[in-house]
Amino acid sequence: MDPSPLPQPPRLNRRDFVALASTAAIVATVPGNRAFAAESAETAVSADQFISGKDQRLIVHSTKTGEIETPLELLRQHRVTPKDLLFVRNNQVLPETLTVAPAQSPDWRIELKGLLETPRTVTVQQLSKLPQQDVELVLQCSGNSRSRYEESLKTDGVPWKNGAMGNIVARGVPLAAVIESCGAKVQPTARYLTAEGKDLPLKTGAPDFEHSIPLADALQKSLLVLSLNGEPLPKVHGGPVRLVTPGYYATMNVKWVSALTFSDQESSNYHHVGRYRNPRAPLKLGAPFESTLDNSDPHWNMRIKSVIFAPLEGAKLTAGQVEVSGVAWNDGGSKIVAVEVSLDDGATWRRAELTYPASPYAWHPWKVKVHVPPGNVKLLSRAVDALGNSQPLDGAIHWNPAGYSWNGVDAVRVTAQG
Ligand SMILES: Nc1nc2c(c(=O)[nH]1)N[C@H]1C(S)=C(S)[C@@H](COP(=O)(O)O)O[C@H]1N2
Ligand SMILES: [Mo]
Repeated sequence: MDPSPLPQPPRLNRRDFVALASTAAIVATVPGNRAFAAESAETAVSADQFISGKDQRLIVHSTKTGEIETPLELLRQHRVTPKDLLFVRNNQVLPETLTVAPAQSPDWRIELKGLLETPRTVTVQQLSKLPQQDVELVLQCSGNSRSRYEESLKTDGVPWKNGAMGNIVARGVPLAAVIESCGAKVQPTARYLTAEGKDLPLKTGAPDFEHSIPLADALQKSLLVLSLNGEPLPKVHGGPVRLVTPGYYATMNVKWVSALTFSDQESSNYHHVGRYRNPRAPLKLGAPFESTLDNSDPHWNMRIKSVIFAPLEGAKLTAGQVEVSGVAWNDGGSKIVAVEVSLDDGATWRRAELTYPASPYAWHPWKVKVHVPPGNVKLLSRAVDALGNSQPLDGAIHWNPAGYSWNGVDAVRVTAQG
């Protein structure tokens, strides 16, 4: 778990951290501050004012429920993304959770129901006594990099750049072990697991956020997570307990889990059927799309992707040898066999040196030295896995009105002085 850093500029020193932390603490104790934060939205409110303990340099896209992104210059400084830098995406908010402080809730209950021989309830205290597992994994919103679609056609949703993701260490109890320990026998007809959190919709009566995942995957991979990067799970990231399925989009990792339902069908919930799905057949740019269970796929396994961490967009360089570096990942289901970089719009590619992390679900760091000529240069990167999956040169082939699941080649424009 030692965050052996990617080779990057120095991070905040301790004094800065202490200063930041105390600012956040003061802000959080000002009465009525929350209401102020919610009203003034994007412009006035910094991340640490909105969510206590977050770094004030994070990008605040929206304070309606919480959409906060990590700039790449901060994200690239750590192999394991610290809690104060990790992005946040709330569709709904559980009161009192806009903080990185841990939840002290040993009595928190999760109901196990549906196709079980007998329904059961497990508490956080019971979970904390079971053997825990660590998994290093990429936590990525399925809207990450949405702004890249704008090069072809704008989409709905906040314009995330590449920072609606982080690389974290999730520690928790495998779902299969939870089921076994409480003696809940799953009936053979069960095929899906639907997770629901304690948070409620902004408007009363609106559909509550929940998601279904295939039970076979859940039994193999999902954890009921109690800790993040070796510390108790911060409230804002779902503390005290969150369902995490490595290799899946973060969207499916339901925070503040309160119920797990075993069923023979996917949930018909609006957030699971009407949102967070990708069209199965390509759409024409600008075409409307209403997702149903039949015409679309849910945001389960992450598409293969790479992101350039250095140089950053707009960098001014000296022409000549330049090291290009970044990270790559996929759903962990097949080995990433190459990451390649192009300086000629994809006509030719140079292979980067790839480092394999212990966990197949974690960021795979890569780097390569290339010769950058004087002038304006566009650097591209793409990852390829053992099944031949890669990133399309034209990411807009996956265009959809909600701007989900971008995985086009990454592109960074730099200027080199001769
Ligand atoms: N209960 C609950 N879980 C949730 C959400 C939510 O609104 N409520 N948002 C989801 C979405 S869309 C994302 S991308 C991730 C964000 O995780 P983070 O805020 O811990 O970074 O949480 C997911 N889990
Ligand atoms: Mo998301």
